[in-house]
Amino acid sequence: MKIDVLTLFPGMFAGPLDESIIRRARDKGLLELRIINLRDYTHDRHQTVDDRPFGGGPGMLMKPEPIFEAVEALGTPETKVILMTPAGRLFNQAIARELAQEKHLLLVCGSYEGFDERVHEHLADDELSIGDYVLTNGALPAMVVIDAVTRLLPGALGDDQSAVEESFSHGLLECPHYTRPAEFRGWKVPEVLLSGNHAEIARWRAAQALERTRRRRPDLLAGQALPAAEERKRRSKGPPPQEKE
Ligand code: 4GS
Repeated sequence: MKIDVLTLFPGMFAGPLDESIIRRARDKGLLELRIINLRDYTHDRHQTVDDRPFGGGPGMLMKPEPIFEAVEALGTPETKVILMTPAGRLFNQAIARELAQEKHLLLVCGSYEGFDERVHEHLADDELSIGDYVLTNGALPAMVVIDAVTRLLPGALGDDQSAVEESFSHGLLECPHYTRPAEFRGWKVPEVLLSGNHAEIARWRAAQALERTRRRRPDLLAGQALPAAEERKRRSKGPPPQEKE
């Protein structure tokens, strides 16, 4: 997959994308990443990328010309143009899986108060937010998307890491995990995990994941079908799950 990033701060991308799994994916040719300075697509002496909002008000906007010119230079009919903006759809694992199927992503990082509306309307195929908070610019959001997408590319994860995706793929938080020692400062690992009874361990883990999700992230369960095993249990046994603590 190819990912191009349009940003005013290319220097921010050195480091996070040069390590670990993303580094390996790039070295293996699974990911072709280019970081492009939006100022390269200006023509005036000051390389102007922003301007004041019509109608007044505080702050500056990203002007449309350099962005349109860059996207038209870098894009092909196969390119998916994505704006990083707090007004976008909230990025999640399902969207990461969608994007991992694409041939070419072009991530456009927001700065200042945002984009001239014509960029949203006439250039973007999609708009993504990484969460409801205000950052200084869209570089970190772009890196978050690149990270989540890259690890899903076939061959990016070693076999030992592949299982990690499985856990969130059923839409629940992870169950608690323990490693040695079996007792640490008097705190014992749950007996069942030492039992060697794999069916019982699997049941315990599923129940823990569900309970933890219910307590910490009920939004993940709301309106979402339970995993098949839990759904069967729910149908076969007593009263429906209590929603309050
Ligand atoms: C986000 C976000 C963001 C908003 C860009 C203020 C500069 C900044 N972009 N997810 N202007 N959260 N962007 O905070 O994507």
